[in-house]
Amino acid sequence: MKCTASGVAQVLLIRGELIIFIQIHMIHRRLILHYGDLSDSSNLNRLLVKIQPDEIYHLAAQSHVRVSFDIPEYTGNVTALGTVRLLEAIRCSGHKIKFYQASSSEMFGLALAPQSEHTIFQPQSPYACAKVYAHWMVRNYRDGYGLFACNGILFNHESPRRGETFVTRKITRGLAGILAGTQKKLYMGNLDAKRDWGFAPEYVEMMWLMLQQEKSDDYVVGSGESHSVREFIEKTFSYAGINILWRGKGLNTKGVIDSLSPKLKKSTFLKKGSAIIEIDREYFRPNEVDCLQADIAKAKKQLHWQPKVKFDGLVKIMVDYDLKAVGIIPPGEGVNICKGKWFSHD
Ligand code: F7E
Repeated sequence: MKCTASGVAQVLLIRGELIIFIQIHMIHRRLILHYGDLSDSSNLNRLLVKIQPDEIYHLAAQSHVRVSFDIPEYTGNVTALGTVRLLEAIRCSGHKIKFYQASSSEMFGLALAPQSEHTIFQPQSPYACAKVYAHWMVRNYRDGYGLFACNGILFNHESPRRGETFVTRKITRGLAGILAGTQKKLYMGNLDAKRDWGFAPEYVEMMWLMLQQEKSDDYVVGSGESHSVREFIEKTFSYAGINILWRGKGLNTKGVIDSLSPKLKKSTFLKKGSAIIEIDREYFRPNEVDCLQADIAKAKKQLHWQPKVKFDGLVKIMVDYDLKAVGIIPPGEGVNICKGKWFSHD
């Protein structure tokens, strides 16, 4: 299950609502999971007739941008056409079903930041092209058939549940491995790409809000801040007590240990001057999206939504979780930020 999808399940269960997920087969408490596949329209049709849901949060996709260059046809089939299969299933079911589509900031591609609902898409990957197609089909079904269908154009949404091959989680897990002594280095791609990273549970609330409005519409959802991968690494490592100094350029860039906290100075495998970040060309993409930053004016004005967790807090939440996972006592600021929120470190 995609990490944000598990977040949707959590939020809706807390709100006491029913949610349907496809692709997993099990029964657990109030969450009923049905087996299905976005490439099989007869199965989707049957599921909608059987379940008759009030709302559908469509987060399923081949969602890895780098991977979409290796499997462009599959990405188009699942991410683009899968959405149309669901829309058609809703239209033909005859039931009044509200639909949420997980549109993506990747659709903006090369468009200048900040990006809003009015920014013209310039997609740079098979994944982004598939999402643009799905985005416009949602608008078509809304305008043409009167479907209550919303596009949430989500900028990067992170949490400790983020998949391990996405950059934020790769970095926080890499740090944990280096501190635990099970990993020597972290190999990265483009350090200069800038992203608007936010805390996924807050975005899930915004998805729910969209479907509770009188009229369906499209909204940009992000933090409004933009930071580079390089900054994410610096912040992650310094929170845990390692200051990074960058040496070299391009593929020869190395992140070396500049200083260590008094506690880490006692470590036998962490030494000032040793390189713990290196570059591997394998992680670069044929096309890159250089800078994403959300303009969330519409979400603020119309839905009174605003994220509380910003870049600094997000890093602390993710680092605390991954340090705990390898048995290291974390600094704890991230655990505190989460208290009373949707996400728990336990
Ligand atoms: O990359 C750079 C990489 O894979 C972020 C998906 O959820 O958010 C996500 O897409 C940036 C890119 O996410 C590595 O080149 C450097 O510029 O974490 P990512 P993404 O591609 O932005 C959007 C909103 C979605 O909709 C997507 O489904 O980080 N980068 N070095 C790296 N990225 C990865 N994965 N691994 C690296 O080693």
